[in-house]
Amino acid sequence: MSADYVMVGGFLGAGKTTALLRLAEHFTGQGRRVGLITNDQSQGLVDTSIVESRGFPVEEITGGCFCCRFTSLTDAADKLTRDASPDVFLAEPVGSCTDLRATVQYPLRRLYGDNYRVAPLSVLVDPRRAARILGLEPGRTFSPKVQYVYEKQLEEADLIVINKSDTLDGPARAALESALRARFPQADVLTVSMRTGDNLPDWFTRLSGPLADRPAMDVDYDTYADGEALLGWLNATYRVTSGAPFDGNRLLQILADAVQARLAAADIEIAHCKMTLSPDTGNDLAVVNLVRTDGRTEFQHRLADDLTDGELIFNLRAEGDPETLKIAAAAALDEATRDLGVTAAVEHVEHFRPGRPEPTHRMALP
Ligand SMILES: Nc1nc2c(ncn2[C@@H]2O[C@H](COP(=O)(O)OP(=O)(O)OP(=O)(O)O)[C@@H](O)[C@H]2O)c(=O)[nH]1
Ligand SMILES: [Mg+2]
Repeated sequence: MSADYVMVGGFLGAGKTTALLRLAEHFTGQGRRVGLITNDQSQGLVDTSIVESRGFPVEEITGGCFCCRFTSLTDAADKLTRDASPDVFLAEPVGSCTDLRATVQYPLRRLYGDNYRVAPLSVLVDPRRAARILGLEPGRTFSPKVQYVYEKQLEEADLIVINKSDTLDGPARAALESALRARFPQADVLTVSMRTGDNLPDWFTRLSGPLADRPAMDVDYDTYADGEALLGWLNATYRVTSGAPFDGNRLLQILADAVQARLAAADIEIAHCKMTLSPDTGNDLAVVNLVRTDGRTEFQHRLADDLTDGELIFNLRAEGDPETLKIAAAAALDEATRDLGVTAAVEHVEHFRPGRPEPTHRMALP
């Protein structure tokens, strides 16, 4: 029996994890069994903790992207099959990754075609980020090699899914749709909101179509590698404790504000800063995101009660030196914990630039 394999790409912060949860609800509602696969350059993932908190079976592939760890991808699918026998796999590649058609989708289809029906490639777009990159509106953006990666993601899409329609007015939506259609004519462009559900049935319907059979795009791997390596990565996990109950939401807000202020002062563009705080008791989880240096911190979920002990996961991806990110995060955490009389002990911290992508397979033809 073959399972559907749905991959949702798109740049950091576009809404991929939110989209995976929407898809998981959709397929589960149809009586199907889902298995989710998250992916990152290193461990300690906010995304995995969010997906787990929603009760869906998940495997995470860490230490490199799907394309460079292709075998881990099929191993993860096998493990999910043993544990939950999904008939739909939902996979989120790393947001700085491109060339997924040639390095993941075509190899999956050619090598494992009996096991998987590979769905069209969706690439999600944050409208504000895209409008700046396409020159439709002014504002901070990334340097040219990072933009190269961004544009390559769109160039290989079957479906360009403009997300966050709830943040767009009619003219901005129309301008972005028409600019993306003109620039990336190979793709169908549609606009949705993973948050409100706007237009999602249209996306779900299109996912049941075939993966387009066309030669994969050309990619200059030197520029791609340079672009990825301009992005600094910080994954940290802290144990937070206090003698008295404290407001975890406030801790996250102070921490996010302090990181944002420090990176703005260093002229570093944030791609995605995300945090979760999970109290040791109960099932609650606070989730906080910031997707631009001049953006607004958003709580996806707030804790209902104060806590005394918990785990804080902090993931930051920004165009800047990883050492600067680490120092900024440590100083911000110091500020936040001092303010609330909380102690934070490091359980895990990694900061680095992603290495050169070296795909396991590259099949330019379907
Ligand atoms: N307003 C609005 N925000 C959204 C929507 N979908 C996602 N977001 C927010 O966008 C931010 C990033 O969402 P994620 O789903 O974590 O994005 P991602 O693409 O998985 O990010 P990475 O894994 O870091 O690449 C979060 O604050 C989400 O709540 C939407 O439809 N509308
Ligand atoms: Mg994600």
